[in-house]
Amino acid sequence: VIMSLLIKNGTILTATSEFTGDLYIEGETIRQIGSNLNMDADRTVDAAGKYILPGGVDEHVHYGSFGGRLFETAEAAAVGGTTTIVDFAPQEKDVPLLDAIRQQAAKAEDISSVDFAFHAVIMDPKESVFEEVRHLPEVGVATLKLFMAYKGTAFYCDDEAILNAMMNAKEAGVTMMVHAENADIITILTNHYLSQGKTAPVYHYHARPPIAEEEATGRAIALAKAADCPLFVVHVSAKEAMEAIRKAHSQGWPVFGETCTHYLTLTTDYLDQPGFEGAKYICSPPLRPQEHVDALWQAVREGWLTAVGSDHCALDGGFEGAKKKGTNFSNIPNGCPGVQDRLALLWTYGVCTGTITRQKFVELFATNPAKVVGLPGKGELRIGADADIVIFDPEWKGVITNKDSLHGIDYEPFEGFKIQGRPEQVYLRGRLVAENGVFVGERGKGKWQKCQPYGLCYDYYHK
Ligand code: DUC
Ligand code: ZN
Ligand code: ZN
Ligand code: ZN
Repeated sequence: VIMSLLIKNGTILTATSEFTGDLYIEGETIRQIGSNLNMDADRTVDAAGKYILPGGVDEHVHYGSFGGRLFETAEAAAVGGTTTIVDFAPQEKDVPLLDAIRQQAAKAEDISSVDFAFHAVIMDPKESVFEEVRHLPEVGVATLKLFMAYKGTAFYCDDEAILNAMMNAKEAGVTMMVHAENADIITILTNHYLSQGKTAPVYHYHARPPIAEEEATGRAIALAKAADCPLFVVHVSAKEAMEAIRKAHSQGWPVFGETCTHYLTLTTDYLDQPGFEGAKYICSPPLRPQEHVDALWQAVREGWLTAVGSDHCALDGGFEGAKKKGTNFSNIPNGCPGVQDRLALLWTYGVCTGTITRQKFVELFATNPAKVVGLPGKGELRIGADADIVIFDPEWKGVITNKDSLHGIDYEPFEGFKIQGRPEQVYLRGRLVAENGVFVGERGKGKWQKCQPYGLCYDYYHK
């Protein structure tokens, strides 16, 4: 039986408009949007005084990748109003790129409680792998991340590898993503600080200065221009890197960027705390001083950066685990959880402060991420789209605390942050999965979403 649902009298938010109205859902799909809909539904929900917005699309999470906890904690996304997560599929040496994606998907199937999709990651740069890039859309992947940082590890790609990947990516409509930090600057400065006995977490910041990000971002843009390939720079944290993207973009190059929740809300001061506390805030690129935070807010408001992901990485073992592994800043595992808090932080510190409009919020939180990765059925309240819906109570007030977090580790980087508003109900393809901060769905009902090539970064280019 196909169940139907009528959501009435809410304020419907999209990336371009807002109006009081009703949504009618049949099975997994939005069937009607309008005022005074009179369908005879199995269930009716009164959303008066509430906002209705598309379920979030977080284009940057780590569950099965880079030491993040596995997909059993994806419920954190659901309660935070995110119904689609996009993870990475790092390739082991000699494993074909396409197999790496199937292996990663197998970790999520029947376990993830929200829908999921993947970016490819090259970790074995060689001719056969570059050629495989053209086949990524056949397995539902239309984005590819390469690492300019981490020389001496399997992640690292030199300029030749990046250019090779780009030449193939553009033929297949695969969007290139880069982790843009200059590897040599980081290695040399890391060794410099360690040799002086400067081991505290704050040296993670000093060893990865803005210039390391600015240089690599500029180089990635140069390579993208040489290859004539669209580029999406992930986790932009430095003002100067953002400005390089803005400049290329405003000149008409298909160059785009993402920033992340923590770069909009936390500063280097969090790394610079007594003892080991700063280790909770070690992520790469590092947290930056306030002037960068201000510049990033301006960039998302003006459209110079296109999406806001969480870079959610709830490292297995959490803070206690980091204490055991981390004898100095350079060997503390990198990553912070955040998938559950992305909506709340963007709303409270973006919309409620008047920094961004509600429309811009929807665009950054759901609509643009879906377009960048190539998921046309996601991120929008539109007839025919998946019924991924958040009924949002803007009056609720609270505080972020690890007690309420479902990410499954022992700390919360946004502990104590005041929050305005919360998802009252979250629907994944027409099914209620979260209510007032509690997961009420069934584990494992998330489905693998196959991405389509020629996403936003190409679209824009060909207009
Ligand atoms: N890049 C990420 O996107 N996440 C974790 C670590 C990193 O280098
Ligand atoms: Zn081929
Ligand atoms: Zn990265
Ligand atoms: Zn990441």
